[in-house]
Amino acid sequence: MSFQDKEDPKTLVLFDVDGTLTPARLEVSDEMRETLVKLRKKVVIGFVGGSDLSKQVEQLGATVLDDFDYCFSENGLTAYRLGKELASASFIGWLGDEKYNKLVKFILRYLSDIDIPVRRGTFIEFRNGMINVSPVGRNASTKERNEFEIYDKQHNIRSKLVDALKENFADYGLTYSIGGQISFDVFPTGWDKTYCLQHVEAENFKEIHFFGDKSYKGGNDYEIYNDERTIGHAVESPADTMRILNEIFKL
Ligand code: M1P
Repeated sequence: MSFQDKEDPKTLVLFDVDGTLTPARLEVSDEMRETLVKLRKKVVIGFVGGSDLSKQVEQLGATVLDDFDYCFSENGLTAYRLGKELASASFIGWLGDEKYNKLVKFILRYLSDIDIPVRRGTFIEFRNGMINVSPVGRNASTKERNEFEIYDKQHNIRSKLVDALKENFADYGLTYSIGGQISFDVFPTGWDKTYCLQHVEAENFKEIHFFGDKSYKGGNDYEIYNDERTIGHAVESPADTMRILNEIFKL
C-alpha cells in the first residue's frame, strides 16, 4: 500500500505502545487491531516505542512491519517505513566504548551494593539506540515485575540510581527515562521520542497526531507530546485511544 492510496495521505498518526495501543507489556486487543485497520485506510499510521522491535513484535504481532506504515523502536533509533529499514545512529557509536565501560561498571557496582528482595538476570540490556537498566533484571516474571513496581514506589530504587548517574556522569549528555515497570532507559539527550520525527520530515505531513499515556513531565511521551510539530493527545488507556480516534477520524 502506498500513502497515495489513503483518503488523507498528508496526515500521520503516531502512537506510543504500552498503555496507549496495548496494556503495559501485554498484547494488542482484536478491537484495537480492527480500529487501526480502519484508520490506516484513511491516514498514515505508525508507532513509536521505547522498547526494542522484538518486544513490539510480541505485543503488536508478528506482522507488525506490514501492519503499520512506520515502525519506530527505541524511539526511532530502529526505524522502518513500509517494511523497509531506514538508516539510524547507534548509542555505542555516539558514546564510545571507553565512556560506556565506565558507565556500566558504575551501574553494576551500584546495583550489587543495594538491598532489594529479588534479583533475576539481565540488569543492563544493550540496544541499538540506548541501554535499558533494570535493578530486578529483565528476566523477572510478570508477578516479579508487578512486585518490583510496588517496591520501587515505596523505596525509589530507580530514581535514586538515576540521581546517582546524573551526579557522576554529568558531562556525558545523557537522558534517563523511567517509562515502564522495572527499568529505565538511558540515551543521548535529544534521542527521546522526538528523534523519530526526522524520519518523516521529507513527507511534509500537514498534521502529525501523537497519542501517548505518559505525556506528563518526566514521562517518556512528554517531549513528543509537547513538540510543536505534533498535535498531542494524552490518553489513559487503549480504550481511551480508540474513543478519541473514533471521535476525530469518524471510523
Ligand atoms: O515502553 C515503555 C518501556 O517498556 C519497558 O519497560 P519495563 O520493562 O521497565 O516495563 C522497556 O522496554 C523500556 O525500554 C520502555 O521504555
